[in-house]
Amino acid sequence: MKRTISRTTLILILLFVSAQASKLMPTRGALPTQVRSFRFLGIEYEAGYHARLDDAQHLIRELLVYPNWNNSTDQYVSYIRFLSMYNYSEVADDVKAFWCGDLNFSNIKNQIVNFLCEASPGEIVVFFYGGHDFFIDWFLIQMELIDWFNSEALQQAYVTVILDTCGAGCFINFLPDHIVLASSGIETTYCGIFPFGLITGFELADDSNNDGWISAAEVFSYAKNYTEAIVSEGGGYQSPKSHYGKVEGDLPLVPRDMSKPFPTWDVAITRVTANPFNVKPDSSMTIIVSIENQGEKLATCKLYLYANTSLISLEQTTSSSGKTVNVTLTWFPIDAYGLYTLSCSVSICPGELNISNNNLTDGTVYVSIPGDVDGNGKVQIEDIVAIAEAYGSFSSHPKYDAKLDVDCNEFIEVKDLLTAALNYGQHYP
Ligand SMILES: [Ca+2]
Ligand SMILES: [Ca+2]
Ligand SMILES: [Ca+2]
Ligand SMILES: [Ca+2]
Repeated sequence: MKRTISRTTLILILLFVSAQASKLMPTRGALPTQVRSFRFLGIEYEAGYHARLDDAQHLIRELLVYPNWNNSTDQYVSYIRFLSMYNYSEVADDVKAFWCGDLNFSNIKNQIVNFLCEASPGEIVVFFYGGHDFFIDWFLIQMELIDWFNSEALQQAYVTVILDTCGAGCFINFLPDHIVLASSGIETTYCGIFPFGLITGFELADDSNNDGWISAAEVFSYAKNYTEAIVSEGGGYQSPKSHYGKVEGDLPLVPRDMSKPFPTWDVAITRVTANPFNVKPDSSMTIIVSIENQGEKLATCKLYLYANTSLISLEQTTSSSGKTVNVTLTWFPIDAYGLYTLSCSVSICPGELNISNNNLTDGTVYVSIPGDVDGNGKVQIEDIVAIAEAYGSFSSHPKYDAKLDVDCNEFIEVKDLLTAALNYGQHYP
């Protein structure tokens, strides 16, 4: 006998299925919101004379104490890996999960290029190398290590490079934008002491700016004193060196007070002002970009200005919390006749979550003959009529239109008409 499903049954089945499906669909509220991400790559090598080092493992063990590194909350996500002269079976059990292969050139290159350089803009990145200098010297000669660290990908992240090797301080000159914490200047390093100073410092360093977090500069200060004291007790000399790159060392690495959220960085572009609206192709255009620091930290950013899709200016800018900085940029639109939309973007700060306000498209400019207010490349009667119709208006007046204000004095008057009249009949070459 043929069985049929009634219409009512079918509707009930469909309702049931859709109810089940909706349970499987994550709701918006249940999804983790934006998270701050942290990335660590450690490399441990022999210390010379075949002494073995496992400082990457010790560092990882320490980092895992903290919520921003141990993936215990949905506020943070971390990615941790290390390469070691120890093979998998020799590595300590509690950090085995982070071991990512034997120590050889291709593995190192792969982990730096395909793991470390995958850091997203604003990500907090820590690279550690501990061991014999011969190894790192080899990379330095190749210049590859330097190239990788200065690649565009890592320029957008916030990187602390920790080096525990003889002559580590030499690297400072090659990594201008990054934070470099070097175990020594050009002298021989007593391997392992500086990393131990950092590990101790994560727990004991002074939170000198009282933000609840221990920054790269704060932990370095502790580790430097620690290293100098221990080495001089043994009759030796070793003085760690630092370079604080684009955030002046104030890069929070671990919380001192576990309940304190990561400090807020938030920069916003609030205005793009072009003056004058009409510019001759052979003269310069001044563009003022307002950047407001809505976070609680000093922010140093790169500011990119585009006319349509072409990058026309790049500046570095620094603003303190709560302040607005007006950056003046100059564009020489040689032979660039036409109508342009100006847009700006500002680079992402450490752990910055509110990035929608880091871009702003604001303002159209005409590169044309003064008086060509409709931007069609010719000064015609239509241009003069348009100015005349707004005659007498001022910036808050309903008839005012900045395009018609040829000299940009926020008042449409006889000078605007006169300029257009004098250029009457002129057109693009
Ligand atoms: Ca601090
Ligand atoms: Ca922002
Ligand atoms: Ca025109
Ligand atoms: Ca005017």
